[in-house]
Amino acid sequence: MKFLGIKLSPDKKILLVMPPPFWPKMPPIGIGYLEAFLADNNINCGILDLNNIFYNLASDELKKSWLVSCNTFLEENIFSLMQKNHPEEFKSLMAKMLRYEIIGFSCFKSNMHTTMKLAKLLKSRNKNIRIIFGGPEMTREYFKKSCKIKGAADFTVVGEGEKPLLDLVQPVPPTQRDRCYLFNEMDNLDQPAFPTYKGLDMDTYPRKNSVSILFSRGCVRKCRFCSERLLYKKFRVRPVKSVIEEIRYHKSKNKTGFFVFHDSLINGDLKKLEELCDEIIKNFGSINWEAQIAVRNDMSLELLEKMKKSGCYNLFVGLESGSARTLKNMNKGFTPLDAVRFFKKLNTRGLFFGVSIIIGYPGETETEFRESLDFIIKNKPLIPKIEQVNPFTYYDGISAGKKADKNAPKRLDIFIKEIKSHGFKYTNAFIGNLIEK
Ligand code: B12
Ligand code: SF4
Repeated sequence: MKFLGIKLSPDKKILLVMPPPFWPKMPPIGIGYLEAFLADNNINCGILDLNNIFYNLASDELKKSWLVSCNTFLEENIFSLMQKNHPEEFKSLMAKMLRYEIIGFSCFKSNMHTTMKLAKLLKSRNKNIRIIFGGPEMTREYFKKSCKIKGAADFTVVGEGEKPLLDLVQPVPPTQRDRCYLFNEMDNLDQPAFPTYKGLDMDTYPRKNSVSILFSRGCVRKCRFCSERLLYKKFRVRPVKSVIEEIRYHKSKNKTGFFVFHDSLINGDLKKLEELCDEIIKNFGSINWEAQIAVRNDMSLELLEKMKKSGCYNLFVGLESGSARTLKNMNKGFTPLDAVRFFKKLNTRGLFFGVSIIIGYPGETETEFRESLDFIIKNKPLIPKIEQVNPFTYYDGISAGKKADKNAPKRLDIFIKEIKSHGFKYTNAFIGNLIEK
């Protein structure tokens, strides 16, 4: 059989790699999905989580800095640290990669420096090796139109990876294909098999009894500041049956006790969410699960009760502001009053949650900032936790203005002081964590 125009042996000649640094706590769900999808189409592929390997080899101090978001120093230096601190492991992992004919890298902003260096090194050792870049950083590159990756990869995949990757490994000469796949999505999520992380040792991940899981892809809203909605064109939900099968698999195979939904929002389709809760209750009684959720007026108390009963222990609410005008400018799709009603409902059903806040959204006036802060303070009895606070950051492709209000840093300080003095619960690591370090 020929893949990408090269003669391949039928077994394991494609390797999917997660370079460091990346969030290390659970197995990488993106390449997990791709591995499962290829296996379902009778294509064997390997999976190599370099991030996990070097995280586990790192000193305690380095491990801590791995968890810091937007850690530019680590991003730029991890490659040389790997070579310097662990030369034997580095050499043997390079040798392992060189046994494959196609290497697919999962690219995030955080691991792009390492990815580029690895790709160049692999090419310098074997000019016939085919390199594919996929992952969210390729979407960012696409919107930035900067083409920083030019020359380092043979193929790039922007957006969902399943269909393009399968296409790339069909026996058709590469000249007949595009070098770049753009948003080539599956029509629905009936097809993809769920990740089983066959080649990975689940016990080597810090959150040992937890697994990431997806119910849907995409989003039903169009918030102007959001770069996440650019990742997928269509909003799609998986069949509930398949999610239940996945939960059952991880419970029995890996003794998984915590399921972390990675959806942009768990409540994009309320009917399906209700069906999911019903089926969890029917099949398992309750599991521990957490998710991100959007403020919606049309969620019934009955549904919220089912969420609680099925084991929901934490929700992340994208509130972003308490000012009516700012929310409208952001196109959030709800008002502060809607948010209050929503919080009350979550509280009456015993659902724990935290809210995220953006400071200095383009055009945010001093009055609007104060309205937002006052809203938070006034509604303290309804808000169990401030989950994340960050100044507005521009991403190419979004439809908000480019610059945060010039007073954003000052307002961030005021906001933090106020939530501390009012005794809000919050996680220090998520305050200002999107500011480049
Ligand atoms: C859950 C989540 C988190 C969780 C868990 C992280 C994790 N393990 O993924 C937490 C809360 C920890 C987190 C933190 C952060 N996150 Co986050 N997070 C997400 C979220 C919502 C879901 C990730 C996910 O599971 N997706 C589902 C899987 C299936 O998708 P995927 O990995 O992208 O893979 C698909 C494609 O990309 C492609 N693909 C991937 N790899 C490859 C490889 C090849 C060869 C091919 C062909 C295709 C391909 O195919 C896959 C299947 O279709 C995404 C947004 C989103 N909706 O995806 C943001 C996202 C990944 N996060 C993002 C960011 C910026 C962060 C933070 C830096 C800051 C923050 N607070 O948001 C920190 C970083 C933490 C750290 N220390 O590294 C950005 C990354 C942008 C970028 N260009 O790198 C995203 C994309 C959101 C956004 N703004 O656009 N995050
Ligand atoms: S609801 Fe969340 S994911 Fe959807 S567009 Fe708004 S901010 Fe983005």
